[in-house]
Amino acid sequence: MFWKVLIANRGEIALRVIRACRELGVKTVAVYSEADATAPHVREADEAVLIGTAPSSESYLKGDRIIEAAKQTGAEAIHPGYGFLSEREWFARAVRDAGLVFIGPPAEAIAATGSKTAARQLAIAAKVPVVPGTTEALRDAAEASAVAQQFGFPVLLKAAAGGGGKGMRVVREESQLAPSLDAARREAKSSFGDDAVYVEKYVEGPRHVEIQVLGDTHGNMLSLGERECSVQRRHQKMIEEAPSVAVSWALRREMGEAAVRFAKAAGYVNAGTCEFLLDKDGKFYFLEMNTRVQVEHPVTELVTGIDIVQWQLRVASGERLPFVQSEIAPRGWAIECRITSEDPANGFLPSTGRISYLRIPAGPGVRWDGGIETGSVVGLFYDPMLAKLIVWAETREAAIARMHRALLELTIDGVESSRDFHLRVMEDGEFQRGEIEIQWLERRLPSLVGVAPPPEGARVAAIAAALIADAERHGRATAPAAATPAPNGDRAGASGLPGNRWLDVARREALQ
Ligand code: MV4
Repeated sequence: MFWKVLIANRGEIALRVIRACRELGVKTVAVYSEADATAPHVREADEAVLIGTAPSSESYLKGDRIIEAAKQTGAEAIHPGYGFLSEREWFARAVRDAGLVFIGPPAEAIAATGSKTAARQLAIAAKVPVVPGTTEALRDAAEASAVAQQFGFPVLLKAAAGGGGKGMRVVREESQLAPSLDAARREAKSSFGDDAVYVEKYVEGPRHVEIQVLGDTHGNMLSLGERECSVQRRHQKMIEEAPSVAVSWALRREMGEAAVRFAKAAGYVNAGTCEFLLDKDGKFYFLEMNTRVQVEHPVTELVTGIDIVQWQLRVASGERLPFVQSEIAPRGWAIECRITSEDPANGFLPSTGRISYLRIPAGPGVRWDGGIETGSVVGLFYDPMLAKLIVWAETREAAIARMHRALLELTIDGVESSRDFHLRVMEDGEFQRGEIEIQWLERRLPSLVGVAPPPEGARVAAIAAALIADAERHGRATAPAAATPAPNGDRAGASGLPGNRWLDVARREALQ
């Protein structure tokens, strides 16, 4: 095992990697920008190196400076986390050329999967199903038209260099083909510096299901099963779960084997994810491979018992995976909610400010992977994801109830957050029945964010809060405190008055 590892990231994932390192007895080096001088990941690491000013382009994306920091501190390896430099082929190569270990796939595997058309060719060669379409970039609108005739409308134009939905255009009729191709090309050019666009048949109303794979340097490649990631908005996932209600044991095996075949064909090592669309008939299609640890990895950890980040470090140091595929099966159910500093009631507008109060949920089956604390300043320089709240329970129903309970325990003051939105999703009948697909959230959003609190309850709570606040200002006790629970078994709260649960709720709210 390495003796010291540098973490080229910030926030919750930097803390997640530090935890894995500490459990393995590995020393840690954090890097940070001026904006993050007092951030938790800087304090938690054994050492920290300032690498630049607040903008990512001046700090967390400065690969050369980060490699320099690793050499200066004597770190042997670099963990890139997700985002930032994690999927940059040149960075993986530069780390290796500097005599350090990149904790991720070989640069060649990043290159092999980076182009969507090349990845489709790899998938086809590995007998992994892909959506019908081309495996080469389109020359012109006439060729696009011929392909569309062959597969039938609607079709989807995609940037070959793309990912995450940029440079994509749905085309429903012939007349839209040429203008959409122009638009897709322009967007692809400005986003990726490459205007290559290809075409696929458009799959309507599928789920987004992905397979976590883990490979070592000895030729072992395992599937850790699927994650259901359909609850997303504008290609930003909000909620993920494992397993998926739409995946049977037989399908899990089939998709897992397909993902492993693809990863092997790409020369993949370390943790990675194969993304699929799963249509209403249970047919699946490979989309792309993510060559990094993903935000949603914890749900897989909770249902498999396998610590993915620890194993990233272990396989990167040459260790052999001790698992066999037949032993890996999901147990129970895990759900993750991404807690962001966005205001769902306001079109998910990013919110900034200082976290003046933070109450972190706890209790059975609850995990908090966070990057914030009371006093943290949330700005606009980085991603709005503040933390991930993850729960595990025996069944999906119990996991939803547990997530709801945990969200009720969560308080974030000082910035708007997605907390209430997540509560509404957990209360939603369609979500509870697992009736979700990639368009579900966008369609359901109005009814999720538009719900007002029950008016009577809100009024009672407001009056109570005002009375209590007034009483406490004048130094009076609010109500007689209960020394012992009510003898009749009624739960008497802080008010001491059985049946006055609204008062207890209001009092808690007022105190907060
Ligand atoms: C598709 C598709 C429908 N049909 N391809 C979006 C991002 C990129 N990874 C691929 N994406 C899609 N490709 C075909 N042929 C629908 C999407 C898509 C999507 C996929 C996964 C998760 C969320 C999504 C949201 C909108 C569209």
